[in-house]
Amino acid sequence: MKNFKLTASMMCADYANLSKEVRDLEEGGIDSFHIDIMDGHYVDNFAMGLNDLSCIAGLTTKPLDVHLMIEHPSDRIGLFLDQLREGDTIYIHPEAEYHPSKAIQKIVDAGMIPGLAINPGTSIETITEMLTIVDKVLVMAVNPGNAGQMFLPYVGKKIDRLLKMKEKRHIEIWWDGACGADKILTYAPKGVDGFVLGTTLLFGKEESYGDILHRIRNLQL
Ligand code: S6P
Ligand code: MG
Repeated sequence: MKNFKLTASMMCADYANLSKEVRDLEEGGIDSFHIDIMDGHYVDNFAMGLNDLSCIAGLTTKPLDVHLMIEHPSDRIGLFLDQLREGDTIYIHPEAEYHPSKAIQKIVDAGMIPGLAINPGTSIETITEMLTIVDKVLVMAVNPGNAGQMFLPYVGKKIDRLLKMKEKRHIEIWWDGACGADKILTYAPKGVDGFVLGTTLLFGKEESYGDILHRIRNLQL
């Protein structure tokens, strides 16, 4: 079976029981925790913040995957880097910064894994040069800002084009937004390395996290 990673979009978790959520996801076999940080400017919404990040960092030793949906991440990135452990990932949105490569350098200097998150409307061509200095690309299959949105089908072709560049550029490709089993069935065999799971597949279901994750890992790919 094709190897792929699964990360839980924690903005979709039950905040009344956050420590139980983290424990159940860990016991259920999640690979990492995806933390969506929103500032109400780069996207309309406010989602998770520094307190949520430090809370989850204190509850798990699994990798953290911080997705910064904030304007000018360079100015604030230290606040997030301070909370992370070596091997955690920070994604920035390139169009949120005048000089995104400087923000990427700060992530590298702190010993974290640098990533670029690209919106449905962002072309691969605008990030080609930066692919040599990041390790991961988080492809948004919905516009950033909310969970529970519909998949934008034109993103599929972009992922196919990015996959062709994957080996030469030594990048991992991750899927974020409206990720259903059909997307994993199609794109994991093509080489997508990881999937962010939110309300579409993981949260708010009758089934336990363990059962859902087991079922996903046993999809016939
Ligand atoms: C969206 C955010 C995502 C979502 C996640 C939700 O701005 O970056 O990480 O939280 O994709 O998943 P779903 O299945 O509810 O679309
Ligand atoms: Mg995200």
